[in-house]
Amino acid sequence: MTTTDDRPTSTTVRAACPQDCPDTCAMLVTVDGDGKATSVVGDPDHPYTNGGLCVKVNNYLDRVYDPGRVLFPMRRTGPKGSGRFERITWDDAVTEIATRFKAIADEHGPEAIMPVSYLGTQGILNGLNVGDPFFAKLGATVAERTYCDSGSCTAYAMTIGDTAGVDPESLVHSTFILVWACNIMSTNLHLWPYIAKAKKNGAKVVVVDPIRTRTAAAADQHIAIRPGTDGALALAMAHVIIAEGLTDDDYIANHTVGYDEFAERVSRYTPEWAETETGVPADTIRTLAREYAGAQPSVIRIGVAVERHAGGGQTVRALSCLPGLVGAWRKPGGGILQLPLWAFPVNWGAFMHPEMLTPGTRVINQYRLGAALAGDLPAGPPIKGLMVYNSNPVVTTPDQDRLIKGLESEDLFTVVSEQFMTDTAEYADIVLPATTQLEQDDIMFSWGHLYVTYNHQSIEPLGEAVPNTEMFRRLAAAMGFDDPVFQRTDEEMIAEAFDWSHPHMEGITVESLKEQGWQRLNVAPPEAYAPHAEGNFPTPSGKAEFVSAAAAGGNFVVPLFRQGSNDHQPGQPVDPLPHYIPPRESAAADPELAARYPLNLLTPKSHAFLNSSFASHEFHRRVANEHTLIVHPDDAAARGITEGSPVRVFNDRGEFTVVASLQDTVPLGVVVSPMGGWRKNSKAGATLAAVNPTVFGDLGNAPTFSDTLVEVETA
Ligand SMILES: Nc1nc2c(c(=O)[nH]1)N[C@H]1C(S)=C(S)[C@@H](COP(=O)(O)OP(=O)(O)OC[C@H]3O[C@@H](n4cnc5c(=O)[nH]c(N)nc54)[C@H](O)[C@@H]3O)O[C@H]1N2
Ligand SMILES: Nc1nc2c(c(=O)[nH]1)N[C@H]1C(S)=C(S)[C@@H](COP(=O)(O)OP(=O)(O)OC[C@H]3O[C@@H](n4cnc5c(=O)[nH]c(N)nc54)[C@H](O)[C@@H]3O)O[C@H]1N2
Ligand SMILES: [Mo]
Repeated sequence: MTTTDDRPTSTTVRAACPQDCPDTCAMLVTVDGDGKATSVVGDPDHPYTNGGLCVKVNNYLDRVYDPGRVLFPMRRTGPKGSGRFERITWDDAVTEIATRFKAIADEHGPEAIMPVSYLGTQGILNGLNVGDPFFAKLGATVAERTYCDSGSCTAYAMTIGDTAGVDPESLVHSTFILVWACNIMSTNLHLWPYIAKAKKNGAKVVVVDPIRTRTAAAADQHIAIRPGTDGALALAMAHVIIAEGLTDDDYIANHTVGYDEFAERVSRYTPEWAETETGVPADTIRTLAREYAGAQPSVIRIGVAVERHAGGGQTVRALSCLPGLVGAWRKPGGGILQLPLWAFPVNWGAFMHPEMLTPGTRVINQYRLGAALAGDLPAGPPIKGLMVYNSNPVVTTPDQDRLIKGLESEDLFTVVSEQFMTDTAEYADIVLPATTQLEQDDIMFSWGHLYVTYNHQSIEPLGEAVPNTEMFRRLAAAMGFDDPVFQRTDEEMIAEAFDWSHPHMEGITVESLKEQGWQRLNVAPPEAYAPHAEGNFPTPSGKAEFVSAAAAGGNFVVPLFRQGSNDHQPGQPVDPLPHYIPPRESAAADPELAARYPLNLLTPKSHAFLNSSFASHEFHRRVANEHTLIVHPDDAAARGITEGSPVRVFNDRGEFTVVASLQDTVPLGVVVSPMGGWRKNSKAGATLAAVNPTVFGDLGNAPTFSDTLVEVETA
């Protein structure tokens, strides 16, 4: 397009949304002749993106060009947390970091340094593993990153292996769609049109969620389950299916193992028993089981919240058994949809470099960062150096009070790489400026569809911001690390991103991706995608395992969630049959605690934030309605709480103050505060992370954010 005769033309660049979201949208960026991006839209040709982004990313340019961007390296000048910084050069910044890291390693050993990172960007280059070789070479403490789906992935893999299982696009062929703890309308928006189409074709959509979410309101049926009791419902469904002979006996005989033991196990989980656990009437459970089994292909879409209680792992085990029981895998649109990520032959080794790790290096789970900074450590030296990138742990990690105290210590040297002055960055000694997705190249997998997406850099970096890859090249040089891995260019990394010889990559090359922007993996099309129609599960037996051989081998963390590790770190053996574990913080498990703290706090994702990202933007904060607590009107009345009044939410671990919103979308006994809002934007400082527990769930070191009892009073 030519604007005027004497001005250069504008161009359209193919890009990919970087956010930690299943949708990984293909984007088109328009850049004017002066090199300024003027629009970012969803690619209309991409089947899944279908021309639309979402409320978070629609105005992505406001984020890129936000005057609040961190654009230069900075050194702290005021007390920690004061937010007072001075601009310094990149040379000074990396020299100071290298000097301090070396001094800490000399005095305390390198394990006194710990990285903290997650998925600020999902790019294979700049995302999860970008710092792994650097910290492995340094000998730093290994950070285990099990914030999200680690428990779920462990349980799923124990049962049916690391398979994509279901193509989300094939949901148009489903006749019964069971959405379990997933708020699709907010967190997986681009899946909804496929569900809507199935619904139009006559499919029934049922949502299992304590809250009447946007998604639940759009379904045919909403089952408002008591939080953390999903395992009881899933096991009771299996009970009914078996007791009433609704099983697919041929599928069970040929493609599953352990049916007899499983049938014997679930015989104890009657619908009447499940009713007392879940609050869901026994008849509703029976009808659900009959409809789920009878309508084939049926599919279960599970969200991350399933894992977030003491027994979340076993819940996912039970849910992963159901499709095998009814033969749902036989047809496209049948099975269980967790993360189709496993279909992507990402060359993780080229980014993690597990061989660079010194065996026996200390491992600390990031979920326990507050404890680690307080000196409550498994072994080894105190933490004296911290480097945070792609993450905002002050908001996203529990034990907030101890975490802040740790970050305030003058004894701790903290580096934060960020796009924005987050609650975490404010505690840094050195802040490094990070580019946004428009300012860097990257290549993306997806955990919500089956397309590889290429992200072309569309504009020059603003200020002195650099991609994470470049930051680690500079830090490695300053540390004197000269292994070839630290010299790789982004171009060379892109060439290593996938196992290009894998059958799923047939017809896909770096060149074709650069040109087309995105390509579907070389797998069956949605209308024929049924990889387990004939079994072929990637489990030890090759079958769906009601009795799990992997469980008998011990609890483990999927390697992806543990920096550099390539072993399954076997732990305590796990009961190889699915079973019910009630929430830790509940009247059933701990009546004394429940008497003092009778309300179950849930902290789901905000509609307009991406975890804590976008919480710096006025527009997103308004849409997100941040720092609120949704309370049932009767629970509110019992406590003299009125609409819009400030309330104090507390338990033995801590407290935070938010504004009450009275809604009957939440059941009695449950309160909801969507996550993501920043401390600095909340009146009382602390946020909901102050009351969440740091105890793991039963599998994969999963967090148990939802296993949280609180009391609420007017502030
Ligand atoms: N808008 C938006 N989208 C996002 C994100 C975001 O922050 N905002 N974050 C992204 C990330 S990192 C992730 S992991 C995904 C997660 O996306 P989802 O899997 O949808 O995760 P949540 O919003 O945490 O929880 C989903 C639903 O589970 C319900 N729930 C809570 N506890 C229970 C329970 O015990 N049982 C049942 N049955 N339901 C329960 C909640 O009420 C909520 O409606 O979303 C991604 N997409
Ligand atoms: N209470 C409660 N806590 C939760 C959850 C919950 O449901 N309830 N959910 C958990 C889940 S599922 C997840 S995934 C975690 C997410 O936890 P985090 O990964 O900490 O998520 P964000 O808050 O999005 O922080 C990402 C940060 O990376 C920055 N960033 C973005 N791109 C780049 C880049 O290219 N380079 C650098 N250096 N920085 C960049 C962003 O500005 C942002 O501040 O939170 C967990 N915490
Ligand atoms: Mo997540």
